[in-house]
Amino acid sequence: MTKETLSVDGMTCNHCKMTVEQAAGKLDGVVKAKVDLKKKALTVKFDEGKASLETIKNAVSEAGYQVD
Ligand SMILES: [Cu+2]
Repeated sequence: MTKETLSVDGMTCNHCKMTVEQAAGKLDGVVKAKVDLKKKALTVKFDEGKASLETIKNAVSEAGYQVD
């Protein structure tokens, strides 16, 4: 299991937080996705055999948020 924190731009409210958490959390292999709005950060815990940082980043940007 891998834990990573990504910085995500464009999140302004709880709705954004939920959208990003759901976008990342619904991916196969992602067991936890938690957003810290103040830090503009998304912390994900995932199984590297099923998910990758790249697929998580793609899902977040497809949801409409800038991820580095
Ligand atoms: Cu919002």
